[in-house]
Amino acid sequence: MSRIKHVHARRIWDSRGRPTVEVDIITESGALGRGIAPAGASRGTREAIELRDGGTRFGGLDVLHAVQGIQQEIAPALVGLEVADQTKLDAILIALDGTADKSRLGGNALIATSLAALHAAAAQAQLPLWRYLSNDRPVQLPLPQVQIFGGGAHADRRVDVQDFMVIATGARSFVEAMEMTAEVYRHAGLLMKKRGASQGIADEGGWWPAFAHNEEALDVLVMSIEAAGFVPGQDVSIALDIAASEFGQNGRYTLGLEKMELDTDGLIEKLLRWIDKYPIVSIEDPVAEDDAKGMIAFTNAVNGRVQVVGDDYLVTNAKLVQEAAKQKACNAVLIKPNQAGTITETLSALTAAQEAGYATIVSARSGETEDVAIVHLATGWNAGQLKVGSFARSERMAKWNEGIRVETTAPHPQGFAWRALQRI
Ligand code: 2PG
Ligand code: MG
Repeated sequence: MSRIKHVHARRIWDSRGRPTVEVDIITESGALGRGIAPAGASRGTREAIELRDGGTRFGGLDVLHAVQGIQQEIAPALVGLEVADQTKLDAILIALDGTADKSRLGGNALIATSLAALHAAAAQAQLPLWRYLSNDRPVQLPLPQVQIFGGGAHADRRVDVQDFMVIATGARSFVEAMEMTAEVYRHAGLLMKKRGASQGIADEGGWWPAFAHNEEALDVLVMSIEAAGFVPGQDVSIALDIAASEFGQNGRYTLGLEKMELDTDGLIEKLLRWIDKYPIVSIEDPVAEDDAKGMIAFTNAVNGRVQVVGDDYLVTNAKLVQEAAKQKACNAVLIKPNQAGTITETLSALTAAQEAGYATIVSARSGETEDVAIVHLATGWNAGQLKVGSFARSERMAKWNEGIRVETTAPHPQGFAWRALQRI
C-alpha cells in the first residue's frame, strides 16, 4: 500500500505520428506507473470523447489542453490517494470531468491517468501487471486475432472491409500462434507481390491491398494460409472486422469497391454467403452502430456458427452490453479501455459480457504506442482473446512480444485460451 506522490503528464506521439497523452504516477515509496492513451480512426459515436485542441497545428490534433487538465485539475485531486484503490481513483476522475461523454477533461486524459495508476499499483505490489490483475485466480494467455490486410479507414478505404484477420485456431500456445501467424503474414506478402497487389502497409501493419473486390482479399487470405502449409478452418481461420458504420447508416450501405448499394438484408446476405464459402469464425460490426435490427437479425441468422463481435456497436459500455444481451444482438464484445475512459468502466463492460455469456476480446486501437498494457489486461482479466493489429511495426510487435514474455517467464498463466472460440 502506498499513496500517490506525483502525477506528471506530457504530450508524446503515437504510431501515426499524432500527438497523444502520457501520464506518469509515482507513489510515496517510489513505484512508477506510466499510461498512454491510444487513438482510434473508426470510432463509435458513443465512445468517450478525445480532447483535441483544434485549430491548424498538427491538423487540430494536439492534446495540450488534455495535458494541462491533468496537471491543473487531476493531479491535485489524486495526490495523497491510495494508489491501489482503482475504483475510488476512477470515480474521482469521472466526477472531476463531470460530463457523460468525458468531453471536458477528455477520455484520452482520463484513460492515460487511470492506466498509469494501475501500472503504479502493480509496480508497488512488485508483480507483473497480468498477475496483479488476476488476483491469484487461474488465468490464460489470450487467443490472438491478427490482421493480414488492412482496409477501411486504415487504408484510405482501398477496400471496404477494415480488418482481414487470422486466428491460429490450431495453435496450442501463444508462441505457436505467433509462429503460425508469421508464416501466413509472410506468404500473404509474397502472394500480393506476385499479383501486383502490394501497395505497402496500412495503419496497423497489415498489407495495403490493391484488390478489385472484397472477396479477392478473402481468396488471397485462404491462399496465404495454404501457402504457409496450414489447413484453412482447422489450423488457421479467418476473422473480419467489417466496421460497417464507416460505409453505412440508416440501413443503407455503400460498398465503394464493388460500386454497390445494399440495404441491411442485402449486406447480411452477402456476409452469410462469405461465411458459407470461407473459413470465417468471427465477424465484428457486421452492420452499422445505428442498425440494432440488423445486428439482431445477423446474430440470429448465424445462430452461433461464428462469433459476432460488437465494437462501435457496444463501445466497451456495460449498459449497452446488457441491453444487447437482452435483445440477443452479438455474442461477443470488443474491449477497448479508451472507449470507456477508465479502467473501472472497462472492467465493468468485460464483467457484464462474461455474465451474459459473451466472449471478450481486448483490443488495441489503430493509433498505438509502445504501451503493452492491453496484453496484461487480456491475460489478467482472462478475456480469452486479444486483437492488436498486424504482424509488423513495433507498436504492434511490442504487444505480441510481451505475450511471448508472459508465456515464457515463470510464474506463468495457466495455459493458452485455444478454446476461446468454442465458447460461442
Ligand atoms: C477497430 C479498431 C482496431 P480503430 O475498429 O476494431 O482495428 O480500429 O482503432 O481505428 O477504431
Ligand atoms: Mg472494430
